[in-house]
Amino acid sequence: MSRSVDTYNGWYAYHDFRKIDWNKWKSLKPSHRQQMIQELQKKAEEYQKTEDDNKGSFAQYAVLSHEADLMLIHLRPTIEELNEVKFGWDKTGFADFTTASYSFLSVVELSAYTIPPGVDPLDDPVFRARLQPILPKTQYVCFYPMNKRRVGNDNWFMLPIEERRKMMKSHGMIGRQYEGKVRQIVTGSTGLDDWEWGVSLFSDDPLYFKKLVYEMRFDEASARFGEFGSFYIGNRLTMDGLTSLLTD
Ligand code: 76R
Repeated sequence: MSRSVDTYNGWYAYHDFRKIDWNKWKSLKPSHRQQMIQELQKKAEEYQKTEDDNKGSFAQYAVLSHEADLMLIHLRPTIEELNEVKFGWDKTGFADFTTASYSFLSVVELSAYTIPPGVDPLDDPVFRARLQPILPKTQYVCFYPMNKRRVGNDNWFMLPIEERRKMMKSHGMIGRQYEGKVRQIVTGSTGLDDWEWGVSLFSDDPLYFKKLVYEMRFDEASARFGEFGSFYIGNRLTMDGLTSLLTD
């Protein structure tokens, strides 16, 4: 008989993808644009304060692919707070020059596959801290949503837990080879969004995303069961970076 694995859930995550209407934006007077950039700066400072108070986290990125220009990632303890953040940003003057091209709601998730029986992981402060992560300040992020397949004999959710555990162990072993090169935050989204998980990978070298994801494609958990949505690569924007992107 198949049964679910215990999952531990932390902060909620909102990945917000925006397209900029460059025509409209460029038609503004520089002083007007400057004013709106300052307003964005204030927002970023607000988010930084929340992060400093350990009540959430924030990072913003430039996106290269045509689907978006900006990726904003917000983590907060509750969905209400994410709502406030979203509408707060939407009320800025700059937001009028953007449209949301994609979004993803999920919650930071750690599963108990590799935790020995009888151990309460919540006793471990390191484990607890991983549920409320500060977004790594790496230069690049790679985000994609994914499912575990449910087709015929390849139905992840019908497999006995021991079989899934074995596969997740092998998955984790591959992942651990990238320690120090790639940080990952897996967020669960079953019942929250259209996919079952969001994968956010952080690195200072985008080639590690390619290497890690490629290597995992040969591992059973991904090779047989992984189904993937669109991949988004973000290049981290400091406030200065965002300012020059919007003015130069
Ligand atoms: O401590 C441990 O052993 C943790 C083991 C571990 C689990 C349980 C782990 C480690 N992951 C787990 C769960 Mn992962 N992960 C992905 C992807 O592109 C692909 O093929 C898959 C996307 C990547 C790149 C990745 C990276 N992981 C999960 C789950 C939930 C599955 C479930 O519950 O059924 C998903 C969807 C998922 C997907 N994983 C690691 C990594 C890396 C780099 C590691 C090792 C580093 C670490 O432990 O933080």
